Amino acid sequence: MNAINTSILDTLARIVGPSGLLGGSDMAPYLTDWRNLYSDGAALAVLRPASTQELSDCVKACVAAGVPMVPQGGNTSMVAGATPDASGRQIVISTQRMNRVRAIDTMDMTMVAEAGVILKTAQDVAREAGALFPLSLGAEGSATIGGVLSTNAGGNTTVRYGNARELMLGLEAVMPDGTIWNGLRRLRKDNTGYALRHLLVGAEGTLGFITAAALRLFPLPREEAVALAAVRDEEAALSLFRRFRDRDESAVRAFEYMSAGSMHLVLDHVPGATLPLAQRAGHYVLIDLASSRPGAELRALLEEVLAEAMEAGEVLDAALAESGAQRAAIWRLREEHPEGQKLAGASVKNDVSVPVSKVPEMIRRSSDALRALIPGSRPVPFGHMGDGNIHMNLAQPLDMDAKAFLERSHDIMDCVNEVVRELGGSFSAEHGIGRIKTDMMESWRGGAELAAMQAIKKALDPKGLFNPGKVLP
Ligand code: FAD
Ligand code: 2HG
Ligand code: ZN
Repeated sequence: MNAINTSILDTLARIVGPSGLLGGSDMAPYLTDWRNLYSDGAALAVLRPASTQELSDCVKACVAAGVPMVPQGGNTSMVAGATPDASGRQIVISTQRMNRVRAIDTMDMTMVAEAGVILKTAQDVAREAGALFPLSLGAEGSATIGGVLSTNAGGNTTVRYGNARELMLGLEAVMPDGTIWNGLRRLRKDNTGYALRHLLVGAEGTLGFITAAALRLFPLPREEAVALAAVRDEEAALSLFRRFRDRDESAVRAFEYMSAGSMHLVLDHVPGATLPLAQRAGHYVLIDLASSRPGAELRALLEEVLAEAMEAGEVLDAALAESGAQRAAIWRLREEHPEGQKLAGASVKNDVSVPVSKVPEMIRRSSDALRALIPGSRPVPFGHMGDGNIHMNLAQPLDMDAKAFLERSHDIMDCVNEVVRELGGSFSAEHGIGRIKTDMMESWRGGAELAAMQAIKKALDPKGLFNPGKVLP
């Protein structure tokens, strides 16, 4: 290690203390991504500041020494956004020790949480206070408030409550020069020039470091009803969504589509996963209704709409949860989709969105194109149909070498993206750009939009030290 590195590490160690600076093999969990796509990560150190002030002092020291920084929360990014490169020059800054819920107010319906608060903890704290923090996703046991805001995560309840951005009222952040910005305003209306808070949301750590957020809360549901239905095809799934939306839009908390390909990987690979239906089908949907209105009669609504759709030949079979345990078991089948695909071998992810009406066409055309591109490959689409966001993923052919399959990743993504572009969609719906999709930015956002992004980056982070190599090409 050279003298410059030794001196910056000494400075940082003085700021954060011995438990705030990790090196050597202690850094291992911070250096690879959840998907294990990048195992070449290396870092000068992993920093774990315990407060906004400590973080600010660390950032100032890193800027002075020209050391690049990689913000990291739960490291569950699907696009390797939180992992460092192979240079060994970058410092990972983890929010693990900045994990206090600072305040909760059920009159204002707000909660102020530090960036390192785990999403599940935020939900639990809100529930204990008699309110709902509605953001929900499979990684909620590890993902953090800073991470979900920095990726503008969506998840399962976007159809009812919006993305993470819609749940944020104000932010506190350490800007790229180390200045602390306190924008923790808990206001429903605050039109005061450019909305810096919205620039930081979805910036994936490239424009500053979110240290705390003022979040919106909602009333707890009084009634919940969940069903898993086998449906005839993609169009039938969409038609069922419309039936529920037309009957009571405010009751639809989640509407998730799962193809046979993806559901059966869960049933075949995830221990304990069982289908609560008489037989396997070609397509499934999970319907989750919730209401805080007394007497919402959601169970009756669920039965009536499913019966109508059965009569119309759209629904083939359905299982209605009779208890909290059964609701959880049905949800588990959905939540285990990423894990099922991981256990089944190599897969390539395509987190895409199209206008809701185009979802069936997108799934069908992409699946055909993918099968033609790599014979024997298995399209495994699933996801948030109510938001037009499908994970149009592809599992490797059973007889193909995983490495050879992954080498085709960009062909596979291009193949889906071509269909998505024709349908007016986006190549990145909810996971972000991270390290994986930077090369797509020019073709999708090039021109005025990308130029503005680059100008903003240069203005806020002129030395390019915040999460270099992510988001922008
Ligand atoms: P990290 O992975 O640590 O970081 C994500 C990005 O944010 C990185 O670019 C990082 O540099 C940056 N960052 C982290 N913290 C900060 C901070 N405090 N300030 C500035 N930048 C920061 N996403 C969805 O949208 N919907 C889903 O349904 C969904 N399901 C998932 C299911 C599984 C099993 C997994 C593994 C992931 C899933 N994701 C989903 C991916 C999703 O992006 C993350 O789970 C979550 O948003 C990231 O939170 P994190 O704390 O792990 O962030
Ligand atoms: C989900 O919806 C996540 O479960 C992960 O966004 C999607 O594994 C994926 O492709
Ligand atoms: Zn998703």
